[in-house]
Amino acid sequence: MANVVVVGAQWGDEGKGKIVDWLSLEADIVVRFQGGHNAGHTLVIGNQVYKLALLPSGIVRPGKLSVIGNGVVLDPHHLVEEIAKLEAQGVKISPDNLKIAENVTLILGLHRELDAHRESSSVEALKIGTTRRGIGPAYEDKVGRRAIRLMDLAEPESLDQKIARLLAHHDPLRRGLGLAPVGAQAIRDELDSVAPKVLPFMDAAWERLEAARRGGKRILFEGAQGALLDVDHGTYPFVTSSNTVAAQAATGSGLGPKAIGYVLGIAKAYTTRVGGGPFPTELTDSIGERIGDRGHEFGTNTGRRRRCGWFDAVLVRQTVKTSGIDGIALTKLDILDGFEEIKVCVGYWLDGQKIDRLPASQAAQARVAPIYETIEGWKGATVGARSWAELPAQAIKYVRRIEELIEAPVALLSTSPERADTILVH
Ligand code: 2SA
Ligand code: MG
Repeated sequence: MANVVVVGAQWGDEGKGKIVDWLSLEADIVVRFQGGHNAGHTLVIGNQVYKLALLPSGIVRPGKLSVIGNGVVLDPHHLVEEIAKLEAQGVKISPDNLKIAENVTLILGLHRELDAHRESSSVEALKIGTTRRGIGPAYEDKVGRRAIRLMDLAEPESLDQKIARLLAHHDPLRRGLGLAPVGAQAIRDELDSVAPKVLPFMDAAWERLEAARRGGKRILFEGAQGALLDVDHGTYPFVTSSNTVAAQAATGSGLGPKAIGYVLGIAKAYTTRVGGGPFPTELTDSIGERIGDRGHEFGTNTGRRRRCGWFDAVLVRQTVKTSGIDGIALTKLDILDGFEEIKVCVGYWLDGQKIDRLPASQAAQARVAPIYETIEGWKGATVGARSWAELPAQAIKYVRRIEELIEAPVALLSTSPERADTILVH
């Protein structure tokens, strides 16, 4: 097995957790390379259900090394909580099986507060529908060169200076928003209290990963969110604040691009999105409701109901290109069981013109209207199918048509949350 990057090919929640878990059996190391605890991966192993938001999925499997790469934004309080929760479920977590890049950016209380404040603002334009975890504000500070990074906790003598630099930005910002000042001492206390709990995991992760790679260890890069939430290539400004495309696996872990062997995109057989922003194939009628109910489309993290719609081949084709996807794992095909007919978006109308990609402009994205191809549904069930031969002919036709439209093969087909209910297509 080559080093595989798993990325969401839509707007997140494509069912990456199951696929990552499946692939992690073959991997030695599992790496998170972007995002933070705005991810939500549910792993079902035997009769245990593990909910992970920040830790790499490899953490629940003995003998695997889990790495939180430099591209992640790390809330140290959340880390401590997530570790405690998993330990209560019997998972063993120590510096032997968890390493955190020393140059990872920290999410602090003031980031969470700022995120929540913007989301509850009366100014509509400020609202993105974020997870309110402080992800965006933490990345802003990273790029603004004033973030506190994990290694800073190991240098207490210069920490106050770094806090002063951070507050030189945040104090006037907070004053303008009517938020009370945080106070340097409060941040110092916050960091001093959490430092002994997180510093034992600190590591020169890039170096360890490069040595492991040279030594023939297999690395699985675990993406969070989806390529359409990428800060460059997604539906800006309705995106998350990190690069979610596959190339970030290299930057966000400190490896060169050649460390990536295979890019697996995960796509649902239909489309969902949480939060605001354009969604050309969204169904606000009873069909959308039916998909949402059958698919249990509620956020694992925030419990929000997800918006649902038909499969948008234009978007996934675009994602195949921006992430260099080699193959797709198509999930939740069974949710479409029993539909009379199924639609697939094959292009858009924009101001009377046919186009075959999502325009970059926010205004144009809001104006595109989907062009549908209608495919006859299937009567039988695909749920739990474990081989191609168990699928109704029409379901196979649907999958084949998707492959043509997105210009990438469907390499895996997932027909239920159970790990065994996965069909290797090629
Ligand atoms: P934020 O909190 O700044 O990242 O929010 C910005 C936008 O990004 C959306 N967002 C998400 N959308 C879907 N799934 C997300 N996480 C998955 C989960 C994890 C996954 O299951 O919760 O599949 O990897 C996620 N995280 C952020 C958010 O709704 C805003 O639109
Ligand atoms: Mg999810």
